[in-house]
Amino acid sequence: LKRVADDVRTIPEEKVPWFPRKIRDLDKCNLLITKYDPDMDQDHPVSVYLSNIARLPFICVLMTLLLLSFNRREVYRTLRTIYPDLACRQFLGGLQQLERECGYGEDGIPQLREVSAFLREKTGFQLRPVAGLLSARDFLASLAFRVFQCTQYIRHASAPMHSPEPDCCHELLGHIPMLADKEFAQFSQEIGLASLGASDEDIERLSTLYWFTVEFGLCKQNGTVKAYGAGLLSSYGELIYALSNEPEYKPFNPEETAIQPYQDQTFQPVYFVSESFEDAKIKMRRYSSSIQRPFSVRYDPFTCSLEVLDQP
Ligand code: HBI
Ligand code: FE
Repeated sequence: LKRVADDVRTIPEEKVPWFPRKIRDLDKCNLLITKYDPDMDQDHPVSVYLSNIARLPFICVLMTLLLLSFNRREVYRTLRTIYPDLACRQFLGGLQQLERECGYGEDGIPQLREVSAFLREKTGFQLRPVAGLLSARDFLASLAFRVFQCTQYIRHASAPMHSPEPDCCHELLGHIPMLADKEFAQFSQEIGLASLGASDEDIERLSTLYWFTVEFGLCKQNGTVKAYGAGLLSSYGELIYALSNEPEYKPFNPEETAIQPYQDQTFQPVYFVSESFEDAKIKMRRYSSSIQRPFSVRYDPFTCSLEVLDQP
């Protein structure tokens, strides 16, 4: 094996998209996708609100602020009652620890710094604040370094049960408890590692895999199906729907899952069920190793950087 110099141009012939080599390079992984620009989307709850705020009496603005804290309570309380039946055991374990150690509960939004310190102790994952939806390439690349780019704003009070962009309810309730699990953390990092320098087509397929696992994944536990996807665990409506008799289930199989069309406007038409985390990890590894790249990467946890190696 020959070690390749730091410059990607030394990788012969092929055009490899730039990718971060060390954790500091994540400063450059900041391409935001303004899918829901409030100036463009007149129906977005925030733009409806903003277009009226000037005309609202002061008391209404105060009421909205009050509602915001009320809705945060509502979101937590309603979801918390259904977790024991519907969430996987790794999620329940993580959430309990967060309630004990990080002030998770109805009464407040924990600080990003605190939650990040908690995760570092559990799995080495850390949080990094981000202003919105990132490009899939930049978002996945950060996972390779066990960095989770985390939004901090909260969904608008007019739509407490749905947010078109990821918000802190989604991150804190959906993602963080799962990232406290060692095996799941490994699974997430490996998707990230597979994405580095991949073609646009491969990024699209890895995004789809991320969508149907990390966001909307189901898995078998003790003979029943449980949720582990963050999009489910942060949505009361879809969590109940996904575990009802209504939707179609398919066994998780990366080749098939990677090309399943998806959308983020309504509930998913199909969910993929893993036999176990272990099984999902093995299948995902097999899939990732089939992605063609003119080099391979190895993560060095001591320096939080990548070793890039020529393919033999
Ligand atoms: N950006 N901030 C942020 N949060 C996400 O969860 C996220 C993202 N960009 C893309 C993405 N998720 C996924 O849908 C995949 O495309 C990787
Ligand atoms: Fe998410």
